[in-house]
Amino acid sequence: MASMILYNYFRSSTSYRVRLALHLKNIDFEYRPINLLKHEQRSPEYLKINPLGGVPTLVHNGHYIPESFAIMEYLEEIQPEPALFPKDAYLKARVRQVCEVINSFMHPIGNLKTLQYLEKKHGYTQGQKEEWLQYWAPQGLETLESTLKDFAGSYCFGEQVTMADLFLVPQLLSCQRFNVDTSNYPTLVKINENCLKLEAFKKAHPFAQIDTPEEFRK
Ligand SMILES: N[C@@H](CCC(=O)N[C@@H](CS)C(=O)NCC(=O)O)C(=O)O
Repeated sequence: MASMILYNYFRSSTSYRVRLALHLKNIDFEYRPINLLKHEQRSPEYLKINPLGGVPTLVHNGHYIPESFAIMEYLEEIQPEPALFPKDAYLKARVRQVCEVINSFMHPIGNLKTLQYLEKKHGYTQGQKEEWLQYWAPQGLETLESTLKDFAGSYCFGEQVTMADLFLVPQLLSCQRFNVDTSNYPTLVKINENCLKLEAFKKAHPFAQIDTPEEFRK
């Protein structure tokens, strides 16, 4: 039996990040689906383990850990290999910078609760939600492109797969879902292509999970 449980959802980018870390580190885990469209993330039972009502949440040794970045840092501590940060302190800080642009700026503007608010409170249609993201997301993408062109090799930081790749690839997929054009960012496009060739990225992909609906399966 797996010693870890991951509460997550196939299409959630934050869940995808954590699945990537688990697969790259070869950690066995039990996949517990939380269906965001059925509002399972807001059930009183789930709110006890994740008070903000989001996925993912990791359970290990009887402890609950919400927040994808906190979970990934925890995994890095308990299973350091393969390392998801460079050893160099400066490069490590720049990896965290990339993660933060995605985690603190890009993810919240496209999060389900944000888009549901725009829809319910201001009557946004699907097209208007796309316009919203097409306005905000490029600001993050431009920042990532200008940052990573100085550091990239096959991956965000040279030839080592780092946390930055684990944040970037899921966020690019979210952008594409809302018809944000990601093709103008050559460094990001190349990194994405290279990552998607790796086995861990195939295993963690949203379209290959136990709760992936048939119409999304590749
Ligand atoms: N900062 C949190 C965000 C968690 C989060 O909000 N995840 C999204 C899915 S990508 C979610 O569960 N949304 C549910 C909602 O907005 O109701 C993390 O990194 O884990």
